[in-house]
Amino acid sequence: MAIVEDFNFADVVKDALRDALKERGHVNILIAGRSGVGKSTLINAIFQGNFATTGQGRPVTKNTREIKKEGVPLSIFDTRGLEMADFSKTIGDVRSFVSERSRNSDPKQHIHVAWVCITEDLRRVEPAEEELVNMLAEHVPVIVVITKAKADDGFRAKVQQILPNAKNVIRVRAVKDIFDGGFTLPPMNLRELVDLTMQVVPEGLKIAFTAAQKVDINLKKTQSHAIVASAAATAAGIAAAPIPFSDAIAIVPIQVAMLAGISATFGLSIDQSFITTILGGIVTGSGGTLAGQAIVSGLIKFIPGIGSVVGGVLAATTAAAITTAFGEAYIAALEMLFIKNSGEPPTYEEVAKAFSKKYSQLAAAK
Ligand SMILES: Nc1nc2c(ncn2[C@@H]2O[C@H](COP(=O)(O)OP(=O)(O)OP(=O)(O)O)[C@@H](O)[C@H]2O)c(=O)[nH]1
Ligand SMILES: [Mg+2]
Repeated sequence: MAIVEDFNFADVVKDALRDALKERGHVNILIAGRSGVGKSTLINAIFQGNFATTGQGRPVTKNTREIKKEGVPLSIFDTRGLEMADFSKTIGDVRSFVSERSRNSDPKQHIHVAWVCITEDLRRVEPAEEELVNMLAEHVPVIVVITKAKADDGFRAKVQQILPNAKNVIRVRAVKDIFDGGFTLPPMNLRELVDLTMQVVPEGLKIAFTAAQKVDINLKKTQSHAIVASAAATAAGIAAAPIPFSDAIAIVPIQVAMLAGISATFGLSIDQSFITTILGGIVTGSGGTLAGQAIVSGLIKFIPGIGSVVGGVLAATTAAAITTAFGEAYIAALEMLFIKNSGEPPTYEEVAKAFSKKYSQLAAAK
């Protein structure tokens, strides 16, 4: 019979974090287009943390930089030099990079999707851009992004016709446009670009892409609901044994893993102290911190329904209900905070407070 003292909370958290991060993976996106078309602006509008401005850039070829940021499961390969007279050299450079990557036996090294940006201002597709799209499409799904969209006037259809190898062509406005006289146009189609990209990202990397992007919070929610459903089923399976009351502790690792999985899916940069902080918040009800063992005993006492457990047995339905309530409260808290923060991740303390509040509201409503 498991007792609280035998339970190594730190190990449980460590395993949960390792699994969640492994499950999430890391996605590689190549973005190409002439200088000034709005590549960096687009990256910052779509991904967490002002990615293009504050991320660490490292040259991987003469014309391509890899931009990464601690805690974000994304590499952007930013390609420049397309407008120069020697663009054929640039394309050759990008071609050998992408094809080498796609031949790598480790799929983590592959480029998973390419965005080729063409600005609507110029209303033309250069031979260089045509060659680039055709070359990239041999290796990766290509989405053509018409940037700085203001007035289509048949341009999108023309691009589609010139670039039939592109999976899709989408018009995007990354930032608000302000015209003389104060007329403005809000950003456009950012979520649509994310959704189109989601369709072509490899199955195992959809969580990474979901986590890194900041414009579609619903994607984060939908995938988190699936994590909760699967955790609830696992908890029910364990409890179906049926486990004695004091073994209710057996479902704690499932809940910790579930919280780590949801955190990873929302794109929070998670570590051991993060999990300890948010669970401590639940137990103290105030966002305060607690040591591992105190958290475990606190969670057990706090679990609603435990008091009504008949005959000292935690029923499968109770275990599933507890796990669901926990997970859904966490999703609701994160959704609220991410929306408030325009898609950017909140701090540990904000998460701990909001989670604890949502959870007590849910527990009280039962
Ligand atoms: N109005 C408007 N301006 C935009 C939009 N996207 C980008 N810009 C502006 O276009 C200019 C160039 O944008 P960048 O994002 O730096 O372009 P880039 O493709 O990264 O350029 P390089 O790094 O030189 O290759 C900036 O002044 C942006 O503010 C948009 O959707 N609407
Ligand atoms: Mg740039």
